[in-house]
Amino acid sequence: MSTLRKFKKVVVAAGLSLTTTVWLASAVLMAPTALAYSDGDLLKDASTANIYVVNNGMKVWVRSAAVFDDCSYDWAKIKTVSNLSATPTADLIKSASNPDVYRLEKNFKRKLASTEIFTSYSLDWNKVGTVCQHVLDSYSIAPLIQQTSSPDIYWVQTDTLKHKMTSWQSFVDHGFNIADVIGINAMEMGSYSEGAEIGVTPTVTKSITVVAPNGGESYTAGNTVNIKWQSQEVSKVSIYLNDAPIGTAGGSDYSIATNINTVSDSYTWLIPGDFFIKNPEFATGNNFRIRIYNYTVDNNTATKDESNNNFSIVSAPLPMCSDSDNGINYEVPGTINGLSNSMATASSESDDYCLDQNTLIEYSCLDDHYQQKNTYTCPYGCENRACNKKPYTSIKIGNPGLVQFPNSDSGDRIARGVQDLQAYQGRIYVGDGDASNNRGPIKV
Ligand SMILES: [Ca+2]
Ligand SMILES: [Ca+2]
Ligand SMILES: [Ca+2]
Repeated sequence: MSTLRKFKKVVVAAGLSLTTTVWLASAVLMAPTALAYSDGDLLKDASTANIYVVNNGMKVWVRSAAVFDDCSYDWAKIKTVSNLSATPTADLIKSASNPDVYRLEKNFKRKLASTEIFTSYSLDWNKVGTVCQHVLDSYSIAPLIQQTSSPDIYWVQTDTLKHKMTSWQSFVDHGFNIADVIGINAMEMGSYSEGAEIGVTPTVTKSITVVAPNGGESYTAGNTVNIKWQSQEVSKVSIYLNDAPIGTAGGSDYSIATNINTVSDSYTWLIPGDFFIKNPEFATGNNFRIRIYNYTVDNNTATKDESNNNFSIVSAPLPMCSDSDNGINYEVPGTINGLSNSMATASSESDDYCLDQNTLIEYSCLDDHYQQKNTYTCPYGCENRACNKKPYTSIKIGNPGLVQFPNSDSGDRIARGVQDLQAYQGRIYVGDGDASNNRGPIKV
């Protein structure tokens, strides 16, 4: 079978230089009518905004701005025209550097492997457009070919290799589109070598099965749940906690995790200690199931599963409150350890303190778990996180011989003269106490 390369050799042997395209040589021989546009003209269709490059009197679509740039076309040279349909569209193209001719059909290209094939379709050598290599590359190879009068459809892997689809089901399984099938003649069909047949793809079913918790388990907020599942043909999942009654679809969904890889098919969830405080729509108890969905960017959640039965989650027990000064005790600086508010799940410490020189903030426990504080006006001032004690305002200094003063020992029963009284920091001191026993001053 002769090839286009051979054809080119023949033309070169006839004296044409390599830089002159063989197709243009043919065009000259065919004496075409005068062209409306010149080679390289860049035309923009006024109605579609598509841009075309002109060659050999025909237009070829430049399929993207990137292709336009890759070909080093000049944006400033684009002419917008309104009657582009008058300019024929090339359905045979080649690049300047390669003699291979491609036929364009359904916006795909396919290489015509020989001059015989070209001729078998009664194609016109004069109707080949020479285009920038990037324009040629921007067309995909026609993926599907079928010989007229044959039921067999082939997938075209490369310019020279085809694979027979063994059945309609295999065609469907591979997602091919019947609209893309291009009918070709026996000669062209025979020019491809034949690779392995394309069979039916084994049916793969996506599935997710929740393994744990699957019903009957008990958890406490603040603890972890080891969520496990099995999956097939699912790469990522989203995990929810749901409280719909068994056998129903609704309920509230709490998002535990999303976009989780199924590599380990497990996820450890720490139930927040304040779960029921922050999510009041959920009641504690045996109300819960795990739902796992196939995670897809388009939210296709058709593949899913949930725990077969309910499991239980209950609130964490509240920590107990303690108070170092045992409740409301204004004259002792205390420290409390308890929940600071109803949203708190962990105890915190607070010290009694003086708000100003007369006002005490006194902490005490409420309902065994919570901190509460009183604001108290100290009658004798607030110092060192507590109220000052009531100062002495009077003192009896009577006949010391009749009282045990200050201790109940016999030595102190001796009368003593009071020679001095001194007040110091709210207290009165008796000077010159017990001269005979060398005691004093004695604090009263
Ligand atoms: Ca299940
Ligand atoms: Ca207290
Ligand atoms: Ca106190």
